[in-house]
Amino acid sequence: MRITVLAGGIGAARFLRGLLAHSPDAEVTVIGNTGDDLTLYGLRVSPDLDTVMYTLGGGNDDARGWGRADESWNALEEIRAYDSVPSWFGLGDRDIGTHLVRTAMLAEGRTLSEATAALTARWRLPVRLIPMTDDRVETHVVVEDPDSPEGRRRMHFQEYWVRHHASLPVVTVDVEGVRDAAPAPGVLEAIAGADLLLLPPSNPVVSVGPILSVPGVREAVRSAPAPVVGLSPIVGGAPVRGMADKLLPAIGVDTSAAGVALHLGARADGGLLDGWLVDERDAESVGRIREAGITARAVPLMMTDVAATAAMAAVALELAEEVR
Ligand code: GDP
Ligand code: FO1
Ligand code: CA
Repeated sequence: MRITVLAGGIGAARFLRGLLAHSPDAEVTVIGNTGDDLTLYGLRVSPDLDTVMYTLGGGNDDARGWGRADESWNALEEIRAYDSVPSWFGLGDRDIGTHLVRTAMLAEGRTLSEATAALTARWRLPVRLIPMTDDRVETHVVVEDPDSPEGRRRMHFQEYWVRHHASLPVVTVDVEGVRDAAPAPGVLEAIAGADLLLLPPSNPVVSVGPILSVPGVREAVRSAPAPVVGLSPIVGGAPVRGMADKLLPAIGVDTSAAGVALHLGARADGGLLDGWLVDERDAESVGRIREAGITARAVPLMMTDVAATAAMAAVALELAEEVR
């Protein structure tokens, strides 16, 4: 079975581990979010691609969720000692090796797809990981700032999240450059050619949102022959981790499992979803989601370990057969 997954970072990577435990023979293509990408000290960093790569390759720091296992921080310590450039983003020494290879390849005129293929070759991934686009796209947030003349300030999403811990009031989220971006090679084909499309429990605003904003992608999902099944990243009215509750209101979406489902919409109604899984705690919202034309079911959705996550994947596959 060919399964295509639209993926953010930690939530997607954990889900993929469970999916592969349940379906080791599936041919999985992962379309990775590159809206989180940023340039630091001249290095091009792709946090979500790397989180998926390290997690599925066995090189991730699972306690932190991101970055390399057995990491050291000497380069960052040296950078901090100079006290001349910002140093709020945690780049470890091993991780920097990845960014050096990516940046060197891009500087030679290779695409992000080519760089990603080269990086993932080392990790012998059990999936094909491709970026959503080879064009430079960066998610920015506009926050309220009484000290600036306009009353607001624009910054990279990573600065908002990692530097300011999502503490600033968000006015809007903007995926800069996405209107002029094109899907990377293989993206539309992976959507149109899949037997199943999965939306893992990823951030709807800054992970799934940017992927769907790449021109052509939303339409490809909408018109794909395969069923589209998603798993809610919101459990009991809150994100399991992260800042989705700070970003969903900025795009006018209720922070709830049903809110995200209705935001994505029913395919029968011009939206994206055939099926949606919510956590047991949100069982009361199943009726409302079904009324909107999306087949829904309430099951345990906490990715506490690989077995629990594999069970989530199993139900997602079952739901896909039900809506097929
Ligand atoms: P990020 O790029 O590292 O933020 O990762 P993703 O966008 O792929 O996933 C982040 C989302 O995963 C957050 O909104 C979390 O609420 C959600 N998430 C994390 N762990 C779990 C879990 O165990 N169960 C569910 N249902 N969602 C989770
Ligand atoms: N997340 C953090 O919260 N703090 C960090 O310092 C940080 C560094 C980092 C470095 C490389 C990488 O691949 C990921 C990293 N992340 C870090 C995770 C990530 O950028 C974000 O937490 C997620 O993208 C949020 O969506
Ligand atoms: Ca991310």
